[in-house]
Amino acid sequence: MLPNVQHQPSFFDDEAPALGAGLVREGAGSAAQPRRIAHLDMDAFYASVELLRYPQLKGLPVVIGGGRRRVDNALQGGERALADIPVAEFPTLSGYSGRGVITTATYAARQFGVGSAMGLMKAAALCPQAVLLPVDFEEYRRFSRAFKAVITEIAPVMEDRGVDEVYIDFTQVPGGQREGGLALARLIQRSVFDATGLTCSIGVAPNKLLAKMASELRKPNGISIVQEADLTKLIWPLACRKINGVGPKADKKLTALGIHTIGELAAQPRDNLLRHFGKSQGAWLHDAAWGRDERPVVTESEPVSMSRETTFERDLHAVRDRQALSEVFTRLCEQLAADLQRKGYAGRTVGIKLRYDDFTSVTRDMTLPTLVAEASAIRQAAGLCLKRAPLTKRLRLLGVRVGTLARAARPDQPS
Ligand code: TTP
Ligand code: MG
Ligand code: MG
Repeated sequence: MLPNVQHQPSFFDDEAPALGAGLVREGAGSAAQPRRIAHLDMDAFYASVELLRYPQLKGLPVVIGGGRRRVDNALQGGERALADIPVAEFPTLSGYSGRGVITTATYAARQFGVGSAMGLMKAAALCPQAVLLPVDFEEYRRFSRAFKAVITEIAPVMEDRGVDEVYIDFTQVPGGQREGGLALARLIQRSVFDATGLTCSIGVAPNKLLAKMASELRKPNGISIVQEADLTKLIWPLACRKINGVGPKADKKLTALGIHTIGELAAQPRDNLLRHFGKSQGAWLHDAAWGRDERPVVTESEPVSMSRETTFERDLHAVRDRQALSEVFTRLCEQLAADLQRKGYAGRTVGIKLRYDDFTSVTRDMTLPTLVAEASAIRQAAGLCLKRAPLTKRLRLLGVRVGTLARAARPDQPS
């Protein structure tokens, strides 16, 4: 009986619920639950995916970029497995001429000063022995989907920020507050590695801005916890350019003003920044330097329904097996309520699904005046639905569903 979270209306739905898409999480945490936001970024992402294919290159300088020619074709002389291709047969940067650029490089290659966005010819001068592999976006997208699926299984409030990074709201996740988020970050890091063979780095902080900077502090395969009190020690020594949103243009302007570190930026009177950078950017720079950021973690797709169902060991009759059926029914409602509460949702429609011994199925549901997430309320409504279904044939399967989901209001937060 696995929890079933639907992001699309499914077979189980009698009608397609309209609520759900595009809801955002509240920006502020409650007094009891301070906001804990994680930023997770995969390490040397494209290169690390390639190393799964070519483990013989592990530890070597490898750069990804250039032509779309499939290296496998160039390398493969027949039935050889990719992992069996001798390192000496891989093309290197040595003698490269052309206009290709590097998408990314392994950490071994970075030690030679090689990195993203650098021309391959320049890289060839710095590290001629580096192995050069072409990009395979299809494969990177596949791994991108895979690692994100692992995360949402553990912590459902995730914001997709591109192929190799996400924000995750730890605030309401069970264990998400433990050791400032360290315990959950470890679990996610390990789970991503177990499922994909890839490492990532995670920063956990009171908001997205700090989390993003934190995730870079211990790359690769690192975790950094930043608390509000760590601002001066961990963040202020960093260059202004490390603020996500300070681009080359703003950085140049800051440098011209003699402002190099985030600490120096924080020391600027707010009015000064407003004068030099305008009202909006000036205020933002000041807030950023002081670690202030209220942006919510925005999930792209909110679930529209959650359900639990079970197939009985033997077919049950509504009257003759009333007791057993009732117990299973109650347990399903309790499990569903736990799913909803764990993920922070409540719903306004409650439904049931029955499958009979002849494999035909029916569903019944009802809309309630208020959002529900408690087992007793779900059980009561589902019981009413059950009364409306034919119960003469024996039952193979029973399912309970809560739909028209909305984020459950927290106690301190009027809905
Ligand atoms: P990044 O996360 O910036 O870099 P990375 O994952 O390779 O390395 P790090 O460990 O420092 O996070 O980018 C993710 C992927 O996006 C990267 O593997 C390749 C691609 N990319 C480009 O194609 N061009 C670029 O200029 C950058 C920065 C990244
Ligand atoms: Mg990365
Ligand atoms: Mg990234």
